Amino acid sequence: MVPNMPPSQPPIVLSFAGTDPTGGAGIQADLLTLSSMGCHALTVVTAITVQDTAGVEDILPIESDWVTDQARVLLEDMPVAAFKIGMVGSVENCAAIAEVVSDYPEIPLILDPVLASGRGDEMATDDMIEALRELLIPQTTIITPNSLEARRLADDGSDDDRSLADCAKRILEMGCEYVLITGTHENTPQVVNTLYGQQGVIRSDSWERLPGSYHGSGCTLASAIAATLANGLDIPEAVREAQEYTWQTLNAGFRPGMGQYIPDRFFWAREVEGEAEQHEE
Ligand code: PXL
Repeated sequence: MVPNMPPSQPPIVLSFAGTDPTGGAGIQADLLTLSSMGCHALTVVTAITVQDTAGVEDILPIESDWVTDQARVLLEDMPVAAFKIGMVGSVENCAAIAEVVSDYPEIPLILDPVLASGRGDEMATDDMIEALRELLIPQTTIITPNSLEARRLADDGSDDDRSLADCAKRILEMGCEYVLITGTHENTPQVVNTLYGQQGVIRSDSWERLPGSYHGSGCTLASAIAATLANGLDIPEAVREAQEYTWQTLNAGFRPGMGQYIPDRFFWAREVEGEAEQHEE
């Protein structure tokens, strides 16, 4: 190493999200995913939830001034390679986050539009969806809705039966650069995730459908994209790698309680029996 070179450090990703005390979704999912993928996570809390692996019982949004202040002091102290936004918690928080990120237009922004949990708990009101459309989507590099969220974001009351390609087109028209629509909730033998850009479909990847119901898969995928972008990959490669990683976390998922499975973001740290001995030889 060159003597005067600064020590290398992990790229820094700033996540705005709600806390999930189960460790399955939210800010905890982001922290685990970003760490597992070699990034350092900065975490700005937007809301506190009360939940277990079976469902969300309550949500307390953090006051928006506190969201702004948490982010501003971090951004003045450290260089950030990517923003990741999950649950915003309130219209005021959506506006506060939009104002902060608008001062950093060169930093890629990954938006996971958290409208409902994987189990169907509502996590956004209609005015929060409108605020996402107007304030955050226009500043977004890549948005990662599941198919249900894509239909809700694209819905203008005119056509209930929109194709996913049409939903993607409408979301792109709101001003983001890329839309990745995930297909877990579609009735297809494999899970098909499709990345759209202004030119149309950029890539479409099919994955073996796993049998469990997972809590935090969307947060994991969006954070994994933030990590691969922060690590310097271009968008199509970043999206491919992030899906590969996420599928592995789901494949290694575990069921710690009586509800959903949780993805194992550190699947690689849990050695399969026999593997350890092989390594020792
Ligand atoms: O999976 C979406 C999600 C995001 N953020 C928080 C959550 C959930 C789902 O329950 O609790 C805080």
